[in-house]
Amino acid sequence: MHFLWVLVLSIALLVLPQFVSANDLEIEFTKNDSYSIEVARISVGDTIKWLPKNEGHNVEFFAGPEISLPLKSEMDEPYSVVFKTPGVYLYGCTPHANMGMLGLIIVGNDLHNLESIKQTALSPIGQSILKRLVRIAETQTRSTTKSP
Ligand SMILES: [Cu+2]
Repeated sequence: MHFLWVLVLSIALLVLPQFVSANDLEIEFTKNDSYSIEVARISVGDTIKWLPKNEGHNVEFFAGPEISLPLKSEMDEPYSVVFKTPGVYLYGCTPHANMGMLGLIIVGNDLHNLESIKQTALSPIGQSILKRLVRIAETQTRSTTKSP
C-alpha cells in the first residue's frame, strides 16, 4: 500500500510540471522566404521552435535584451530556444535577412529595448520590413502600455 502511494506520487511529480510549465510556439520557414509568425509574443520561459518546412533557411539572432544572444541555427535544421529574459529579440535568416526574412519576438510584453532594436544595421529592404514589424509590435502592446 505504502509502495503504491510512493509510485503514484512519483508519477504525479514527473507528469505535473508538464502541465504547469511554459508553452511552445512553432514557427515555420515558409516557401515565400519568410517566417510563418513574423511578430511572436510569448511569456518569460516559453520556448519557440522553428520548423524547416522549406529549404534554405535558418535562424540568426541580430539583437535582443541580453548580451549573449541565442546561437545561430544550422541551415534546414529544427531549432528551439527558451526565452528567459524579457524584451524584444530580432532575428533573421542568414542568407535572406537583407531580403526581409526577419522576425521579432516579444518576451513578457516588454518593449524596453525596442529603440536599440530599431538601430540594427540592415539593408534598405531589411530596414523597411523591420519598421513594419516594429509597428505591429507597438500596436499589439498599445493596450497594455501606460499613457501619460
Ligand atoms: Cu532564408
